[in-house]
Amino acid sequence: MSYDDQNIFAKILRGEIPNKTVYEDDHVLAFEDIQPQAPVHVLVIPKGPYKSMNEFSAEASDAEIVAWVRAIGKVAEIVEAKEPGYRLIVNNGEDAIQEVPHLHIHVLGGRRLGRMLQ
Ligand code: IU
Repeated sequence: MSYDDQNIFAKILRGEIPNKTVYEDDHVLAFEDIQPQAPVHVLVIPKGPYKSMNEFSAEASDAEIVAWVRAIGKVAEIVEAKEPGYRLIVNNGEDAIQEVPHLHIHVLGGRRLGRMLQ
């Protein structure tokens, strides 16, 4: 499926829109969500043009996949410096109400989170 390079995260990656960076390397950017749903709410995105997990899991290089997973771990460490535990969420595709068509994982923490699985 085609990638829309005008999506907001593509603009952030090109530096056209500012962001509050938490972590960055060659393959990954992690930044604060503009509408945080918890005291700590960070989005971790691959820099490559992947719309969702479907494209990423099928098309990303091993290096990109490893970098994304390791970055999630690094961000989680930062989150856990505040409070133990965190939640990871990927809203993938239409039924999951994915709003931004660039793969992102939410890292939420900094407080006790309610039970959630809907
Ligand atoms: P979703 O999983 O696609 O529903 O989440 C998109 C997230 O992107 C959501 O939490 C927004 O607050 C967040 N976001 C952002 O951080 N910066 C933006 O400019 C826009 C959305 I638009």
